[in-house]
Amino acid sequence: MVRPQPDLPDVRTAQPEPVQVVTSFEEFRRFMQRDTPCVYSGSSLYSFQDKLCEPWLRKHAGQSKVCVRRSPTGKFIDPSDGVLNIAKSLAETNISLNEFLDNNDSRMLLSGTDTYVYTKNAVVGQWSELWAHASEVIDEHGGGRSLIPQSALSTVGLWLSRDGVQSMTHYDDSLDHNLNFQIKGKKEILMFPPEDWKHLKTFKAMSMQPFSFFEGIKKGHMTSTQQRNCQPQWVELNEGDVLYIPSGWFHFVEHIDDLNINLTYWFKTGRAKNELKKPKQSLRNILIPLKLSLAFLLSHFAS
Ligand SMILES: O=C(O)CCC(=O)C(=O)O
Ligand SMILES: [Fe+2]
Repeated sequence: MVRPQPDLPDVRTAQPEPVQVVTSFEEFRRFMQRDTPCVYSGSSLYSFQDKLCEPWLRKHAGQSKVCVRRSPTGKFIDPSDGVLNIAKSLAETNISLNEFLDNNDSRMLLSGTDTYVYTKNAVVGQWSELWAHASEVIDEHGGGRSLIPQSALSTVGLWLSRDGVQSMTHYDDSLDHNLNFQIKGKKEILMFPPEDWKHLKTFKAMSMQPFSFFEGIKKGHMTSTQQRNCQPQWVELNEGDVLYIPSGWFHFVEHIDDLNINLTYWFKTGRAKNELKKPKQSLRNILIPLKLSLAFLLSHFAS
């Protein structure tokens, strides 16, 4: 007797494509010129990649003021979390860099979108010793291995985190290109091209998909049509690696090691805004941004 087949859920198992890895500086530059994501993985290009460890930061910038956030879930911020957890994750506290390092609190994030080393065409004074090394990426300061003209540089952000932190999928709102240096620790990053906005429930520059949507894609266990229609690329960013994220590309970032230190350089593409592939908005459920707005209001009481 032929038994009827049960209705199987439409689950596709496929691992995301890897981001292209290059081992030569010249090749990395060529990928950047073609606006194609890639990772440089090779010997250090700049002195700060070797210098910027916890003892160096304590000694040369320990008193610097930083803005930190702590999430009860480690998620910054998952739209499917409860409103109170989102509010707590949004709350800011100002402390010194040494206090952050002493705290040793997993689920705490010092974000490069709050802590600028360089902004508005100037170095932020408290980071001048760090900038003496970090400026090597800039044509006017570096040797033969610089990557960005000073006139194109928008912002440089410093990131520090403990293990277990995840940050929400977004594209960088400025539509700048992004060079992300993994100086210490490890991160895992899932990236999506700008045209994937259709499947990501975009609201402003963020995806309102729950974090489980991206965890499913990473595991290659995709239960929804939206997951299957995306074109993800995945990369494990190890100490010394540099990731190039072209303008408009979405990124979902997981912080893996006990201490993760990154510098992000955001720089202008040199193209007019109307020539850039700006992702559009695809969210159809107004309740999600309302929940985030309420959490944002509550966050002022949670800090
Ligand atoms: O490291 C992270 O959590 C996010 C990094 C990021 O969004 C960026 O460099 O633009
Ligand atoms: Fe970003």
